[in-house]
Amino acid sequence: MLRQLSLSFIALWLASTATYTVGQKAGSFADGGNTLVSAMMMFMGNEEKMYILDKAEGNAAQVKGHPAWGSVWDFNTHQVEVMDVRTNVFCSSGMHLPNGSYITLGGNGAVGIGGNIGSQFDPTQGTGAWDSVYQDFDGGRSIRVLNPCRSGDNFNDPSCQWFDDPTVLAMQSRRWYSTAEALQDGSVIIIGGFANGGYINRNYPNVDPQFEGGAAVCTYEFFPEKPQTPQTFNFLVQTSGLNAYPHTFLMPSGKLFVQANVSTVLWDANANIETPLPPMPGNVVRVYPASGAVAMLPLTPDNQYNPTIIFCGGSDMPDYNWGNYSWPFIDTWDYPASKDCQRITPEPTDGSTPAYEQDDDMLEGRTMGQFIILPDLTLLVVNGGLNGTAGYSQMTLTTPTFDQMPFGESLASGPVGQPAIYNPKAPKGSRWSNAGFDTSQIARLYHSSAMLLPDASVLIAGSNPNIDVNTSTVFPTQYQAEILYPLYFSAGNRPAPTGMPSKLTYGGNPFDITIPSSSYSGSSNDAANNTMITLIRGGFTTHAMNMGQRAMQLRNTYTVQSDGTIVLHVAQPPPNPYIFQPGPAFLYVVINGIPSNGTYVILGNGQIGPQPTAADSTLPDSIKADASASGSGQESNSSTSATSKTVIIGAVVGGIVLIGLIGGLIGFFVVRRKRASQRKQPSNLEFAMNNSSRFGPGAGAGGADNDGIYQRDMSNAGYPRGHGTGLMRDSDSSAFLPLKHENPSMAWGETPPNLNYDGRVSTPSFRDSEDTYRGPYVPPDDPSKQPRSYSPAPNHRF
Ligand SMILES: *[C@@H]1O[C@H](CO)[C@@H](O)[C@H](O)[C@H]1NC(C)=O
Ligand SMILES: *[C@@H]1O[C@H](CO)[C@@H](O)[C@H](O)[C@H]1NC(C)=O
Ligand SMILES: *[C@@H]1O[C@H](CO)[C@@H](O)[C@H](O)[C@H]1NC(C)=O
Ligand SMILES: *[C@@H]1O[C@H](CO)[C@@H](O)[C@H](O)[C@H]1NC(C)=O
Ligand SMILES: *[C@@H]1O[C@H](CO)[C@@H](O)[C@H](O)[C@H]1NC(C)=O
Ligand SMILES: *[C@@H]1O[C@H](CO)[C@@H](O)[C@H](O)[C@H]1NC(C)=O
Ligand SMILES: *[C@@H]1O[C@H](CO)[C@@H](O)[C@H](O)[C@H]1NC(C)=O
Ligand SMILES: *[C@@H]1O[C@H](CO)[C@@H](O)[C@H](O)[C@H]1NC(C)=O
Ligand SMILES: [Cu+2]
Repeated sequence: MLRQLSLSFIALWLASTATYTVGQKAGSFADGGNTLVSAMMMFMGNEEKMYILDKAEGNAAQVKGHPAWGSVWDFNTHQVEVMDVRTNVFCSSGMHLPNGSYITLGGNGAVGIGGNIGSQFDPTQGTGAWDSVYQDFDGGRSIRVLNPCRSGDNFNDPSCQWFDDPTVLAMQSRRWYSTAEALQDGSVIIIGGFANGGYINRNYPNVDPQFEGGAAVCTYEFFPEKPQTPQTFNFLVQTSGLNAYPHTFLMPSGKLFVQANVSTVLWDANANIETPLPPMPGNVVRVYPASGAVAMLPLTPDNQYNPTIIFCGGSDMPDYNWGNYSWPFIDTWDYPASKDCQRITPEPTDGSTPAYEQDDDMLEGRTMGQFIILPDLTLLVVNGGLNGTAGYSQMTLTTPTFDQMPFGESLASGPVGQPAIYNPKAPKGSRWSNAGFDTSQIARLYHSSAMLLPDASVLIAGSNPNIDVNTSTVFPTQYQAEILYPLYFSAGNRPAPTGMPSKLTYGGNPFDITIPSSSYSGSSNDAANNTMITLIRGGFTTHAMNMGQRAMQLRNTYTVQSDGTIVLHVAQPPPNPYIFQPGPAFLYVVINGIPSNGTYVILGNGQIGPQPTAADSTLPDSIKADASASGSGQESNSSTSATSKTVIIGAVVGGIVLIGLIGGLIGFFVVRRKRASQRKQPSNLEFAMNNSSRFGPGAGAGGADNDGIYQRDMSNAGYPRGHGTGLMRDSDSSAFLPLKHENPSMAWGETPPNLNYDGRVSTPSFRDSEDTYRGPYVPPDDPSKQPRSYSPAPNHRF
């Protein structure tokens, strides 16, 4: 396996061996290693691999001759490998598929150094098509697919790598900061976003809330693509300005609960019919860039699996302060974030009218706080800041020059390093606690992420409120990951279940799990009575949200044996795929509040389509043992259990080594695999090579790189026009091979995306970064005079 990995692209930390302490002290943070790219987005692909994505930027770690913006972190070894991602995945959305693969959706145009527009400009999209330095392609319509692999797999195989080719597979519309939510059949709805972006999704004054001159995308579409053009979702027009990354949750009825700006709606997306719900009390904004912590509370037998959504923190800045695409109109870093929490049950089973209910305040205000649902069904909140908002900028309306910006490009201040726990079952007034938690010294502000790990610890990574890599500013580009050990790590023993399933169904036969007496302590009967089986889906983390995160307690009974063995009889999830959509999750057994390790499971039949259901499981009655039966596990505490481990981060085996010494301290070796012998034969999906670029200088015409940049002849009327300019790097043998499909009849980007999908020829606004509004784009007469950056305002440094 190592050999296979070594053949792959390997990044090596110059300090080739790093000794660090793998602490497992409850409440502590331990070193999680160096993620090589800044972890703006992450998802746990299986019980081994965390996939990490960054925006295209000047990371020192290289892959295939350009800075990397993808990597994969191994849970067992903390080793990190760079991965090639071709398009700019900057601020995309993401979701699992029923078979355990993941997609990421949209992103930004190609950028180069300093976040400037890529060297090849695409006038039709008003953004970069490709950049000759970072070698990223326009990711605006990308649908990237990853099939998670394990250490035993061949990571060279294209099926273990990102599939990222928008000329083959793309959304109908450009989307940046869109939301993805899984549906009951495993398909994915993709909602809203910016076309090219900005601080918030409006001009000021806001006279064109639906289109914003082509900058706003108030539509939705589906993966797999449906035979309809993206329809307008009026709620996004209503919430214009603060409608990026709308908080979206599938409800048991099939409707979607959606919250943005200060509005809330229940939405039947099939019929495109909206039912308004009450507005957010106190006008607290929870979506980006206010970025409250938002989650669906655990679905349990006690609440009849009826979802309640919780919103905590964010910002109640008045309307004007939010500014516009360019920047906020106040110095946000002085504006305290909200500590307010509200919860709402969108579809009350008693027929009452849904209403927001005031919940306990957080212990401090937070913007960019993030909820992680733990296996014990409490909610951890991590990351974020006391003041300000997400986003970054080099100025505000009131601070017109960058050298006056007190926190560099950050629009937030006061990082909150101490986690807190919200217990939804605790009585009101006592739901929050931070007792027992250490405080991290690493600021986790804009573009941070966090994800539950299989052992019930939490990986915390990222933070980069900077337009390009900056390791010397007050809130730098952060590569250091941490592992947070929740309080149940004080347990001397963890439940060690056997008989955990790898598949779950919607209803049907129950299954048995066996708990040996050695893996818990105290009375067996009490332990059995105090057991939960929980199914946790961590989702796709970005921007303080975990899209798709969901938790469910399965019903169970038990048989306690006299030797202390506990046999758990466990019901399948309820026969309603709307409650917990099909796909991957981790199954835990929690005894006396102590979770086992999670087992990777797939719920449903693994395919996109109607999910088979059966009658709800019928469970046998519980049977107790003699009261003397007890567990033989240690009760003791792990305060001394910190262990030390030497980890080799990366390894070099053969290949050509390029040495770069970065920052005088850390360097990365990059092994660039030469696979001349494997260089691709043209597949029938490729298009003719044509070196006569229609674009300006720096276009990296064929031959400029051994990886063989080549360009489609845009004048070739016979070739169906893809989105963007479709300039793709012929970088690897697999580059243009689409992934295998389970259902060959499924439309898989076979229809080329139509630029005028809604019959409206957009007039793209010209922006190259999320905080730089460029004004309407006017194509220059001479492409060679293509600007590489604009100065939209005096003293504005872009
Ligand atoms: C944003 O507001 C500023 C200040 O009023 C203005 O100069 C700028 O043109 C506005 N930009 C947009 C995109 O509305
Ligand atoms: C949020 O919605 C309110 C109410 O519709 C609207 O007045 C306000 O302008 C919106 N805020 C922003 C920043 O767009
Ligand atoms: C990093 O940010 C600081 C200010 O916070 C700035 O002075 C410096 O130029 C930036 N460095 C880079 C490489 O952008
Ligand atoms: C947050 O803002 C308040 C003013 O509203 C200010 O007193 C405080 O110092 C700020 N905190 C930080 C960390 O800048
Ligand atoms: C849980 O997983 C960790 C590795 O992540 C392993 O060291 C530990 O032994 C496992 N515990 C049990 C009870 O299986
Ligand atoms: C199970 O535990 C709960 C408290 O967690 C207690 O109220 C209940 O009586 C117990 N049931 C049995 C059968 O022991
Ligand atoms: C572990 O030790 C701490 C104090 O060091 C104590 O507060 C806690 O209750 C102990 N936990 C267990 C499970 O014994
Ligand atoms: C999972 O499904 C997707 C979409 O149908 C497909 O592209 C992908 O290859 C599948 N993954 C595996 C491992 O088969
Ligand atoms: Cu972002």
